[in-house]
Amino acid sequence: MKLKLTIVLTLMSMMLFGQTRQKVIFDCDLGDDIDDAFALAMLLTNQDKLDILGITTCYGRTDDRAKVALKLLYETGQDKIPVALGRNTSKIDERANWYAEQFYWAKDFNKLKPIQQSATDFIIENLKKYPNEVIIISVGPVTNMADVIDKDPKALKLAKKIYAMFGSFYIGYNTYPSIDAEWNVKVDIPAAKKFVNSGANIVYAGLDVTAMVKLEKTKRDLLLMRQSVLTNALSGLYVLWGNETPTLFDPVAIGMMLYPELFKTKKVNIAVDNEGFTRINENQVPNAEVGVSIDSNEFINRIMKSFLYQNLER
Ligand SMILES: [Ca+2]
Repeated sequence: MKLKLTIVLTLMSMMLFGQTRQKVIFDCDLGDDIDDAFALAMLLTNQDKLDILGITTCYGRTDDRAKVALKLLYETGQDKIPVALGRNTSKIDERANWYAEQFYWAKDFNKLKPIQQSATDFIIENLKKYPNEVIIISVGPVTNMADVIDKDPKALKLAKKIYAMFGSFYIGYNTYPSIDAEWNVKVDIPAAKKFVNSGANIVYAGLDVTAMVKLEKTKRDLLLMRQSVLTNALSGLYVLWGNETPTLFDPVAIGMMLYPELFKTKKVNIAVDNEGFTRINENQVPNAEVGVSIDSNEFINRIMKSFLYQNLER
């Protein structure tokens, strides 16, 4: 009887303390738009539910992107989360060679370093180590995803799911009913084609559920006034970014994983065309699950709570 009770208690404590946290890998292009930083902050403030295996940087100056990630991790006391560099594409793509303003925030930061392993190898190793257990959050051009496919065509299918900020299925950037070539698709179209055709279990947070998710001034002021390490970092990066109202594209991909009740999705067949549009092929076997609606007010409420009700620090 006593032994049984011990087993039950052990199981309960395993459930409470970590064993059931969802493993995630965060693949991002921190530094260009501001939404990647908000997405990373969202992951960091939900670690009671999430086990962040690592952060991988993609597209362009992957080393400078990693510095932003590492400084944010250091300041919030999250040194144990590894950061791996994706292939640096700044030399082969002029658009990707831009030294983004947010990079100045971490320019001389050297207290933490990226791991030696490449993003590709890091992702493949973890997918093989934990088959059907890992969720990849992909919020940048899918260059690293394509590199994973090239190196091991079966690996990506070992992901439990991939939530990707990717595509424009029924509406475009200005929420008009006409699709756009979404940035993460159009800047690396060959990679986007490989990704869509990978056979992996992918949920798409396209412009349909992201373009309307705006962080208005009253909310930004709350973050500024909160004066915590995390919100100060976000506010600093926001100022460097230099625009007014952020659209929180990337956090929505995480929202689809954490708060599925706030979304409606549809299973469809999609293909990437040569201009970077994600076209829906009606009447073909679905190869994708795409978000089609979001309760964006409630989503913003939840993300604000996660930023305001935390005290992450060293
Ligand atoms: Ca991004």
